[in-house]
Amino acid sequence: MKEPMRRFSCGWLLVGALCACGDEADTVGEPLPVLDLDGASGAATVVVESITADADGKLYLGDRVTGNVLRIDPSTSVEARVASIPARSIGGMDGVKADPAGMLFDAQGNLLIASAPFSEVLRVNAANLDPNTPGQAETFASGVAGANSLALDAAGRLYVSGGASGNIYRVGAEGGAAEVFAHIEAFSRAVPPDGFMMNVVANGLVFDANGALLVADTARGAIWKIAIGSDGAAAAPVQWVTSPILEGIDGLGFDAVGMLWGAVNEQNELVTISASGNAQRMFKNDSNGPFEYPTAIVFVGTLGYVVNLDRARRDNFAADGMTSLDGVGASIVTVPSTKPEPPPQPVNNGGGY
Ligand SMILES: [Ca+2]
Ligand SMILES: [Ca+2]
Ligand SMILES: [Ca+2]
Repeated sequence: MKEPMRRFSCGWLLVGALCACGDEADTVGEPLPVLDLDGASGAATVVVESITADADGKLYLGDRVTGNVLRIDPSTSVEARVASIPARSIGGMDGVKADPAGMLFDAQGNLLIASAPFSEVLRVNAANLDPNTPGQAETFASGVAGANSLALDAAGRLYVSGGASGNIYRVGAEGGAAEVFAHIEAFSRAVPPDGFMMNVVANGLVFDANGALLVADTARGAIWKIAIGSDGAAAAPVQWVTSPILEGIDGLGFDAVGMLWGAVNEQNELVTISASGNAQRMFKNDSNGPFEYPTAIVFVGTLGYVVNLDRARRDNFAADGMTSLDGVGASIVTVPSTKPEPPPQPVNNGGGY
């Protein structure tokens, strides 16, 4: 059995941006590290890229090391294994792991999980998410090379980002073979200081309030917007926002008041992007955390839960310049939702005379 939860103590270096003007975001507090998922920093005994929440606000993670699907009750920090993703034989290789990436619940409470090594989206049926008899993930959708992030539209159709392939795939509510729905042009960028070539152009996915699909372009440092016609066809992707502070943007999520957040992995940074496309750095820290190559964010009520993958890259290199040994490693950090717009001031009509 895994040892009980390791909670963080206080004493973290925090860098918070707290300003409000125009349509910029405002927060009401600071990020708070809440859960260290692995052992010693850099042990990487747990590796997670994505995080999602069920209708009760419980959190779900997919561990790349074990293939376990973990459920965490954020109110008690109780952690349970509720399903597993069996390794496979692929192309003559035994023991190929699923490397779970994006995770999402469908309207029926089934858990969908993107797997790039399998080029599939896997599904664990709601009834099989059970800590007493953990279920197994099964194939839901196929033909999704580079599968990374997931989004569902109002009709229950599933969208899958394809990482460096640039493809956005779509499959109907019944699953099966996916089709290419849209495509982001290839691009690569040398990431300082070691010149690692980043070529992931289709990463985080989320629908905006108008039903357009937003795509995080990690390589360009951009967010694309894809409008969807009434016939279900994609319009040509439009580069909606681009900024150096978005270089490394990975998971996307909307907060309680409709502000878009992005986890910017290589810069140990969280950003917000307003409806008018204004990108703003909200939190950023050095290699000691609390953000350590953050890759995904999900909001439950007024709290955002950020997961740290802790890869050794750019601002997450430890002081040794080679590893990610600074900080605590794989972990979850909470951030506060932005505040709603203040209500309009009551009009003084001068007393009615
Ligand atoms: Ca750790
Ligand atoms: Ca991702
Ligand atoms: Ca680290």
